[in-house]
Amino acid sequence: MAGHKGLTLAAEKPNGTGLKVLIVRARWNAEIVESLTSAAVARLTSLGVSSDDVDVHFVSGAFELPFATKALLAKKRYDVAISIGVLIKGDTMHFEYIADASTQGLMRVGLDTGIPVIFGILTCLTEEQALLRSGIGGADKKTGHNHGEDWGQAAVEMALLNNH
Ligand code: RBF
Repeated sequence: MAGHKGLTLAAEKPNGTGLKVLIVRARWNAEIVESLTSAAVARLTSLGVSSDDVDVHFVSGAFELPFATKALLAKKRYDVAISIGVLIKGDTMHFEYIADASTQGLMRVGLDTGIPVIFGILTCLTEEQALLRSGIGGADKKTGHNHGEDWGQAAVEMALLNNH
């Protein structure tokens, strides 16, 4: 089944019943992160995950996501984690360093723990891009696809790799 541009959904709807999901979300760009998180949770529950089995934890910014994700995965049994943040390019090199560190860090957490970690970070050149990609819509009221939905779907698919 083809989804929107760039997304290919699995042919069958994955069954998320019984899965335990950790969401770690950054406080930076809070409105955008909230929209992404809500869409991810909506997709998880539409695939059978109970909302009681979704724990949401806040961290300061995207740079904190890998450490917090690893620490929280060690505390309780989860089937999958979704780490959510929004990086918007500014005038300095921070964007590049944080994007690189958080991307590498999240991949490492997944491979080191054996628990899949979904990369829920938007790395945008402008706030407008972030608004469009989180389903909020830009200044011209054009709305885009909310990538949080894809992350919820990817989380169930990846969790099932370990469980079945
Ligand atoms: N965190 C984000 O989640 N998104 C950002 O766009 C972002 N931009 C930052 C820009 C600068 C100049 C700095 C200093 C930090 C930024 N952070 C951002 C916060 C970062 O991820 C982290 O929380 C802090 O650097 C503390 O470790």
